[in-house]
Amino acid sequence: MFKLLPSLAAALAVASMLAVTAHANEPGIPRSERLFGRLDANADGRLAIDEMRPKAERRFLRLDTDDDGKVTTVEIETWLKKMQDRRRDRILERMDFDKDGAVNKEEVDTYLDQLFATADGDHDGGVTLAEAQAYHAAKAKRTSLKDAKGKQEQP
Ligand SMILES: [Ca+2]
Ligand SMILES: [Ca+2]
Ligand SMILES: [Ca+2]
Repeated sequence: MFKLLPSLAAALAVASMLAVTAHANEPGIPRSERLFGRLDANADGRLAIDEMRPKAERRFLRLDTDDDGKVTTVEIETWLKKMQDRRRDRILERMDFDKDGAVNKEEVDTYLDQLFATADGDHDGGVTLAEAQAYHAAKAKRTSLKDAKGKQEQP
């Protein structure tokens, strides 16, 4: 199971580099300006614990699927498994072009070509740091939109 073919290992390495970091449900200090801004309700540039607490609580207690007020080991495992399945599906969805349930070297190359073309904003055959940053900014925006949608769909 963990003995990956070199091509699959490469695919996974690429995918993990590019994958949207799965949002951890456990409470944390915001990493990006965007997340910070979202929590800093009165926009005074400081997060008060009361600004963090409601969202952090809600987010984590979403794992309490049987609603007994406790997030158990099993509930955490169920959630992790769900994240893992989603990640697997996302990798296959993006990279398994012929939908045979496997990603070969050609598919990695095709994916990389697409990725590169998207990032190379001025199509001059090279990705500058500015182009790379623009690419990630655009992706972060798409992800946050998708997140917002996903949240509404959650019970
Ligand atoms: Ca529970
Ligand atoms: Ca395939
Ligand atoms: Ca360029």
